[in-house]
Amino acid sequence: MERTYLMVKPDGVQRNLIGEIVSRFEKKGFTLVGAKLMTLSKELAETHYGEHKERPFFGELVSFITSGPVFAMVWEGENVISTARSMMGQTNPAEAAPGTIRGDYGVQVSMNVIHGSDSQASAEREISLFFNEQELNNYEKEVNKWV
Ligand code: DGI
Repeated sequence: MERTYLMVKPDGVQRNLIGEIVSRFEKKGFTLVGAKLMTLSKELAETHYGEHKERPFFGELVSFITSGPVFAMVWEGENVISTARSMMGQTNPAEAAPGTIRGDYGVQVSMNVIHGSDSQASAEREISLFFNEQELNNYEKEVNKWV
């Protein structure tokens, strides 16, 4: 079954949006397989956002993502990677559709509430960056036969 890495960013934690965000993915029908509140080290943040290291906003991005705890999660379900991206909305909350997480709760691109893996390869990379195998739960939910 497909898995993705999702993370409520420090702005989402500060604004009490963890419950709301978890609830959206639960109600959609996805399965939470791992979660923890953690503060990213500079090294972990730089590795996670490595593809952006030449971008002008890289320093700001790393300092923002390490500025307070994030809520790191692994979610499972059919097409969860692309569906979670649709539920998050466009990167820039100003362009994100109402009804999406960024469209409903974000204002500026630098504080856009949530991160989600954008491909199978990034999902695998990010899950192993943030979680070890013992932190991920393999289980079935009865309700999944109705999802
Ligand atoms: O996968 P996404 O988070 O939707 O977007 P991304 O991988 O292109 O960018 C990673 C994060 O970097 C994004 O969530 C917010 C930040 N970012 C992207 N473009 C800009 C930016 N931050 C600033 N300040 N300015 C930008 O142009």
